[in-house]
Amino acid sequence: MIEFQIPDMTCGHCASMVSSTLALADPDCKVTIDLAQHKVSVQTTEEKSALVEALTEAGYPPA
Ligand SMILES: [Cu+2]
Repeated sequence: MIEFQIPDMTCGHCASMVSSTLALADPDCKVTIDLAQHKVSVQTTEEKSALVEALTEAGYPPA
């Protein structure tokens, strides 16, 4: 389980962008988003660094 804090994720649209970005990086990942806390939990076999890179490229850099 990898957790990210994503300050720029502020609404439902951001949350769906974050979900689809993570799903592209790892199609088998399970994503749980706490929008109020700007927090994302990901169950994945992917490297954290790869997910950070994908999220940053999508415009949602983890803190
Ligand atoms: Cu938004």
